Amino acid sequence: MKDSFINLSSFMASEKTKYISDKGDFTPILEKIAFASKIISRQVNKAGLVNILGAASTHNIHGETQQKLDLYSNELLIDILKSSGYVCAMASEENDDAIEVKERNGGDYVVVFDPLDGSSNIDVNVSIGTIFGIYKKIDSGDCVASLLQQGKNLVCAGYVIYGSSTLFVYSAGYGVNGFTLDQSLGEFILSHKNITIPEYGKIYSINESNYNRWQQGIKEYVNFIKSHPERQYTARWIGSFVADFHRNMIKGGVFLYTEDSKNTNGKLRLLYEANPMAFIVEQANGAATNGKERILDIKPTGLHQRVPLIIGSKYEVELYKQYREKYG
Ligand code: P6P
Repeated sequence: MKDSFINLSSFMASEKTKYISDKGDFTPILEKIAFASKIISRQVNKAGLVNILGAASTHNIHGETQQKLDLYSNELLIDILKSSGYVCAMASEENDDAIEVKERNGGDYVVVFDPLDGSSNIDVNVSIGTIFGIYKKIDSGDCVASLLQQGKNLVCAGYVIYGSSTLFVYSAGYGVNGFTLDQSLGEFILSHKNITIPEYGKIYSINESNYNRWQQGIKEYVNFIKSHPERQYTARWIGSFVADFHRNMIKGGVFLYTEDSKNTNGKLRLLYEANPMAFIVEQANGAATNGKERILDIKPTGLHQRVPLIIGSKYEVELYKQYREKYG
């Protein structure tokens, strides 16, 4: 069948035969997340027209002003996943504590997500996104504890980017595939088959306003990249992780949110930002590190812990580790 006629549901149905024996069937969870993303996409596309734009009067655990669309997306995902019967606990960027599902004695999976990453860009029409990861519940049955597994235990991870089109990208451990929302059909159609990130890129994404707070090795790395002997790199910083990450996935390059003297663990969160994207990038032949170790090997100690994140093409990520280690 031509790719233009393969929708997300049929793709997942055929792919799950590869893993169902050891991972079980989590496709209903993916279907639910895809459904929620269609609704979020609709709201994002009309955010300027309804009273959903702008900041709500609340803040999340990180002290960040919660945009109304943040709250809407968060509550939508929680409600839809709660009613799925497959999920027994969730962790969201927007909720201080874990969400345990008591209804229908939960299910065999736990889900971590950032419902609307980059939401400070909503009011200025910059692409934003949803990031998610799915784990099997630990056999001991403690659902909330199952949220703190290492990223390498993920059975599935993905993101949705609400940009010039709405794109659903995910991996169940057998490569990375992207599906574009055909608004007229209300279907995600296979559009990016077997995404593989180039071995090296010509793009580096870092907020250079933090330069003066960086450790010396980070400064030397960025300066080397800017004057690379073999190729001219260009700087791109959208300020929306999903958008910067996706562009680098397609074109090659590296995204960095490192530690600095003010943010000693960087800014991005391990559970629902770094881990899902690290799972995806490794499936696409890329790499992700905190500067010292593989992101997916880090044992989480808290739902909202931050981690330095260097992620993208193998060449730029591995090179960073050499510079970062120079100064301990
Ligand atoms: P800065 C958005 O708030 C976010 O968490 C990521 O999406 C984005 O990459 C980063 O923060 C931008 O941070 O410090 O440049 O505003």
